[in-house]
Amino acid sequence: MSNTVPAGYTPLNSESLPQYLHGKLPSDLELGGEPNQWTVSEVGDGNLNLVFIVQGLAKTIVVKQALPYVRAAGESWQLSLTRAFFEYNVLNIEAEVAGHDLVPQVYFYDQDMAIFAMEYLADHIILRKELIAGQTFSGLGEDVGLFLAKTLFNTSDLGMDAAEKKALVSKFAVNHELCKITEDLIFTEPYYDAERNNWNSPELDEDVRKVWNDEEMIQVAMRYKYKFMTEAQALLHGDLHSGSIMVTDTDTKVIDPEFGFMGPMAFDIGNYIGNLLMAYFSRPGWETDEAACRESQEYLLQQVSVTWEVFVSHFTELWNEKQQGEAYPTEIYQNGLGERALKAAQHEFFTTLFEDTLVNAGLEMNRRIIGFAGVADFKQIESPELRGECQRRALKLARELIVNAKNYRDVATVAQLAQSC
Ligand code: SR1
Ligand code: MG
Repeated sequence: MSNTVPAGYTPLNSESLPQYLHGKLPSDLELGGEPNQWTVSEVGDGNLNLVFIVQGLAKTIVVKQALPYVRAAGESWQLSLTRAFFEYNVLNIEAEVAGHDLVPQVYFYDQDMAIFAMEYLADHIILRKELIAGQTFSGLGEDVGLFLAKTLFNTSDLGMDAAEKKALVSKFAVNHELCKITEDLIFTEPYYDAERNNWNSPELDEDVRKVWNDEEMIQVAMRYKYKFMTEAQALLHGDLHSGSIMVTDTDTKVIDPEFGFMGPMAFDIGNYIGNLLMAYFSRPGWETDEAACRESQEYLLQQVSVTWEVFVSHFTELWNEKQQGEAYPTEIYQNGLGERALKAAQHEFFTTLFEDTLVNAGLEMNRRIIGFAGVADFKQIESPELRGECQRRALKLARELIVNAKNYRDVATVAQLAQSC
């Protein structure tokens, strides 16, 4: 692992940030007032970086700085600073293909300091916190489905020029350290007695041991690890969980794509759906009223359906209207074999993608329950017994999705399966 810290790099804090920004902010980004009048608070609660909100007299921005190590683990887990470069660049590309309705604006990037500034989303709250609180958002599934369709289609060989796509592969191949985190934490460590694993013990001890002995499931996990490492299908967000999405009643923004790289589309979709399903299984830990619990669970399953359906319908539209992209070329389909053949090709594409999505959803659930990086939906349920019950049901679904994904052909059957767990 390379962990060279550039000579000009220093981690900033609330005191040092205003002076740094004063000399760095682009001239068209006026915060208003003098640096000593700006209010700065460090609000990062993710696993990796420092995140500051800087409030000037006229404008507020968010500033994100990478640390040369994993924040959640401390300095013993070194990590290079290049992730700021990838996050800044993915945000720009996502904004280009999905628009600023779904992706925040970025203002500047400073390579030496591994820092960038972006739009402050004054009214938005992290989706995970809201789902835990039992909140619902009417446009969420539509927005995330659209985000997935636009980002994945337009950065794949279906929707972009082949040479440009290969340039993306090469640019993001350098994000190998963050890929390695995913490869280890999602695809490998939950499947053996790895030191960093961190489950609800002793409640889940027996369940976790079963996972380590489950050859059938582990073989699928290893197959999907290989796919993750080798299938450069589209530019992924790379960490699309409910902590990477900010919402209001009427708006959704996707943030935090520092794990971005060219990988299999099903990884992003599966990650998000896996997190919705974990929210679903965690509900009894948060909602004691049975009817309210059921209602919020129904909402979460409905989100799984809407996200997938909007994704498919928008992706299909983009595909039907495509002007470039050498995979499934227009010469063969639009002008050659015709509509029936195009529909058949699309059907086959989405059938495979759905199966891969379910497997990735199951793998994300397993790792959040067994591995290093748990999720608040479960972790913050106070009673370890109740937490264990919720997690056990989630593990049951995860296994079924991983081992028998082929048996589930549509979102309705997945919803039924979740209910039966
Ligand atoms: C060491 S980073 C652990 C996890 O946090 C990030 O948000 C990713 O999900 C990663 O797997
Ligand atoms: Mg993150």
